[in-house]
Amino acid sequence: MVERNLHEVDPEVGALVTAEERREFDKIRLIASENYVSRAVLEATGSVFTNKYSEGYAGKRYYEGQQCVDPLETLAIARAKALFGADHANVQPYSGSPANLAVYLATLQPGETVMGMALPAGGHLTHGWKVSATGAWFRSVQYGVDSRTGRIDYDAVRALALAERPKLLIAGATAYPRIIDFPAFRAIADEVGARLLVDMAHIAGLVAGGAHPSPVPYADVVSTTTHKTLRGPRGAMLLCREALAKDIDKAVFPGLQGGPHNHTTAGIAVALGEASTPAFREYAHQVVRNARALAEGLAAHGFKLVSGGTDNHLILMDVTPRGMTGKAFARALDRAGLECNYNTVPDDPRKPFDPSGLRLGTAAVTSRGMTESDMARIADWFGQVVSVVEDPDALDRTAADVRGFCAGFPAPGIAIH
Ligand code: DSN
Repeated sequence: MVERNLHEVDPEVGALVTAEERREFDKIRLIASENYVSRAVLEATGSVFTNKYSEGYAGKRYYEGQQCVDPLETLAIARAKALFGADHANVQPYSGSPANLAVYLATLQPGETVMGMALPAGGHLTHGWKVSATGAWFRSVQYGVDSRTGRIDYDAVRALALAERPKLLIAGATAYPRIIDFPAFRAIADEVGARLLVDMAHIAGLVAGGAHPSPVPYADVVSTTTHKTLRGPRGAMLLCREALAKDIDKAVFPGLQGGPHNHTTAGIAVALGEASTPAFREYAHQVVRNARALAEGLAAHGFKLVSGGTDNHLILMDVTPRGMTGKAFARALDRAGLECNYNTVPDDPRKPFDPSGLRLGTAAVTSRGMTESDMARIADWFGQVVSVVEDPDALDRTAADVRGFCAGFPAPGIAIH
């Protein structure tokens, strides 16, 4: 039987897939949490492993037929442990939020105190923000960044921890452009008797490639998504010390989840293999060099960078001094072919749905082979767009220029040349 392909079976969805490929190819993608996976990762993620149920762990499943899933998951775990130097890895969490919730389940009782970075300061919903289950079902105290420097004030974190005595201290962020001092967090956790969770979702690829210090030697548990700088499929992992291994595994399954998404596990295994290569090391360092170059270019165009620059893949900037709001500027940039997201900045006087800032990242553009000189060009486009936000024709002309520019950079996983 010759089976019909997607475009024949469902032209409507097929057309949307093709359009998304075109969109991702034609645009400069600067959303700090996104990337391009390789064709190999796409193939593994789109494989027949999506057909299989396998609740449990290798050797202890609740379904028969695990002859291929067991070695696959075991391989992904071995690669994760080797790449990050961890005692134990769980590759089953569906994504970052369930992964973090599993850590709460493994280490806390409802109502106990957790301390993480506040969402508007750059933290994540699941670090105890009030609208998240982690803020509703636990007693959450939140730290921010220093208003003057835009950086974490470790003395202030310590003072708050001493006053509030959290059981779980969380380090890690979604919008923090500087290196996080993991030894400092460890020392604070030890002083107050807390466990330390590091959410390295944004920087996992940089850690894997040696372009950011690793949290693994310092944290009790490290959570990460697999699809940001790590360049894998949408999924997550937990790495932990041996002492917590059983509790973490029990929290993921059966505590929170049912069957793992084996097709995602396949994609994660491939991505971890790719991340173990010298080419990925070079990639991770280029991501950081590109972020620095983009930050310098944007600063030269008069944009105000939170903390004055970046050490990682991410840039946060306040666009209000240029007479803009984050949302209006992000919309105009998107029309001009430059994709990013509006974001709060520390102590933002504006609301999260219409904040003062933009967040940018260089993981995706670096996957296309762009380098520092290309970042200067991108910064110039930012400078150009800010003066024509109300002029759709000018934005469309920039989009045409951006398309021409992008045509010179192959996009992993996308068969457009
Ligand atoms: N939503 C992700 C991000 O964009 O950073 C975090 O989960």
